[in-house]
Amino acid sequence: SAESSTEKDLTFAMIKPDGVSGNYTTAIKKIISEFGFGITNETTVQLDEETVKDFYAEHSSRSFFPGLVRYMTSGPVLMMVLEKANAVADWRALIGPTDAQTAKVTHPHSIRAMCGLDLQRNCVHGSDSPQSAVREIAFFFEKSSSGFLPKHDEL
Ligand code: RTP
Ligand code: MG
Repeated sequence: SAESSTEKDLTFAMIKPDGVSGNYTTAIKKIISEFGFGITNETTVQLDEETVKDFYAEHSSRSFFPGLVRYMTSGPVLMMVLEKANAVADWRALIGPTDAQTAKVTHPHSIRAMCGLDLQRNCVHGSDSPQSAVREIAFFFEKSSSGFLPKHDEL
């Protein structure tokens, strides 16, 4: 409906270690702003193994899981709560497919095409459904009277 299309939705976004160390933060934030997302909250943290294992628990039986945990703990990440109508699907569309090499061919204007390296090191995360967005925001932020507060130590 017209009402739901103007409603502001939230999604969870992360600039992964390769994105932060590759100095893509400013470029990614510029895209976030240009596409009409507000950044409700942001925090830079160094994730530990237990946190990554819990965050990506759905992938725990996959062969790539140990590599994913090593990758996601290899340096600081920037976590953001993004706000916009249709935020979840629009952010997923903006970041492009999981494999950054595929993204460079099929979605050359996507964020992963711009700054990702391969299937693992794809520089950004986005919640894959509204349900995931609720879980992931609550995983990293707690609600307070003044908005969301990060649950993990900020760098
Ligand atoms: P994300 O959750 O980080 O936004 O990525 P995604 O939805 O596009 O992909 P997903 O299937 O949820 O995978 C999570 C992350 O695991 C790494 N990965 N490695 N075969 C592999 O080596 C492989 N597949 C996935 C990527 O870092 C991916 O983003
Ligand atoms: Mg995913």
